[in-house]
Amino acid sequence: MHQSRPVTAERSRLQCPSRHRGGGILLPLHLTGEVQPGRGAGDISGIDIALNGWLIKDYRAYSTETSDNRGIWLQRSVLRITDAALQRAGGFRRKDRMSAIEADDVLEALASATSENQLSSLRREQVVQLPPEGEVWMTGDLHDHRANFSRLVNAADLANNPQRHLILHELIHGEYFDANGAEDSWRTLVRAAVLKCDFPNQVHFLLANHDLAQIHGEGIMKMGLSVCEAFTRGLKRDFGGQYQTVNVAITEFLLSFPLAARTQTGLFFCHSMPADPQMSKFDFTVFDRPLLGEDYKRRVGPVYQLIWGRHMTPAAVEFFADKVGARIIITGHQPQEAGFAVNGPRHLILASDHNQGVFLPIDLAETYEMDGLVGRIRKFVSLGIGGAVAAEEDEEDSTEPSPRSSPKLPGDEEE
Ligand SMILES: [Mn+2]
Repeated sequence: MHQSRPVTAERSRLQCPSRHRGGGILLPLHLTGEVQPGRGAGDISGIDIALNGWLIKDYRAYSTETSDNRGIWLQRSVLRITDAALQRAGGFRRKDRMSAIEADDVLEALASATSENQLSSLRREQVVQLPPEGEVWMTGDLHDHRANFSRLVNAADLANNPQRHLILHELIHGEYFDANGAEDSWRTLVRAAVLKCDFPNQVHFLLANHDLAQIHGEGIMKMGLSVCEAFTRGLKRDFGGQYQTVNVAITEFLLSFPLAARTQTGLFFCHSMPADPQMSKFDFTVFDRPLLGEDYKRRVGPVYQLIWGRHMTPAAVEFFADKVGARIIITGHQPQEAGFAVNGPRHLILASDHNQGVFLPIDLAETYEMDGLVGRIRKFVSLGIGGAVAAEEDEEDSTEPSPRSSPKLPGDEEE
C-alpha cells in the first residue's frame, strides 16, 4: 500500500534564482515525492513526482521575497511550486512545453487506455460486441476537430448514461499547425484515452488508416506536407526529451484498437472496407484472430485493405456485409461535405470532422433499416453546447473555408 508522505525538495540542487530574459525567474529545481493514490488517469495523485529542469515563474510574484531573505524565498517557492504541481495548476508551465509532470500524466493515460482496449470484456479478438440493450453513438472521422469532440463528450454525458456507448475513430491529424509545421492532435488522442480510462466499458475505438500511417511514421500527404511528420514534430516540440517515450506509448495505444464493433441487430461499424478489387480475396478471418505484422502490410495486408479502401460499390458492400453477417455497415473514411452519404441500401458513411459533421445515436434494442438510421443522424452544430471554445472555433472555421481534403497517398497509391 502507498504510504502518503509530503513532497520534498532536494535543497542541494536549489541554486540562487536569476532573472529570466523573458521577465520571469529561472529556478533550477529537482523535486521528488509521492502523494496519496487517487482516481482517474487525469489525476496525478498516486504517481511519483520527479520534476527536473528550469521552471519559469512570474518575477513579480517573488520580487519582494528575494530582496528580504533568500532562504525563505526558496522555501516558499518550492512550496508554491509543489502546490502548483500537485494541483495541476499549470501556472509554471510554458505554453509550448510539457512539464515532466504532464508527460507522466499523458503516459499514464495512454498506458491505462491501452490495457482497457486489450482487456475489454466486450471484445472478441478484433471486434467489440455491443450488448443487446442500451445505446451506441457512432461517429465518423474526427481529425482533431476539437469543437465537435467537446460537443460529443458533453452531449454523451457518459457518467450519467451508463447504458450509452461511444465509438470513436481517426482522431489524429488535424489542422492545428504552428509556423514550423508541427501539429498537436496528440491532445485529442490523449483526451480520448482519458475518456476510455474513465468509461472503459462505454468508449470504443476503431483502427483507422491515419493511425496505421502514424504507427509507421509515414504514408499520408496533405497539401504537400506529411501529416505524420507534422504529428511527430508536435510531439518533439511539446515533450522534448520525452517525446520518444510518448511516441511509443501512442503507438501501443493505436495498436490496441479493435477493427470493428457490432450490434446484435445486424449493424457493423468499421473505419472503411476493402476496395472492390480486393474484396473477393479479402481475408475475413482478420476479425476473429490475433493480428500479425503481415496483416498490416501495405496494400496486401487485410488490416491495411480494410482501413484504406475507398469507393466500394453497393455490390461489394453487399458481399462484405454478408461475409461478416451484418445487415448494414457504418463507416467513416470517405470525406462527406454534407456530413454523411448513403452508398446503397447497406452502407452509411459518416463524417464528424467539420462544421457540417454528424454523429448517429442508435438504440441497441431496435432493428433499423437505412431510412431509420438516416433519420436519426444529428449534426454537431445542433447540439448547441460545447462552451465558448466551441463557439470561437466555429467562427474561425466559418471565415476560412475548410481546406480539409481527402488524404492522399504518395506516389501511385490509390487516390
Ligand atoms: Mn480514413
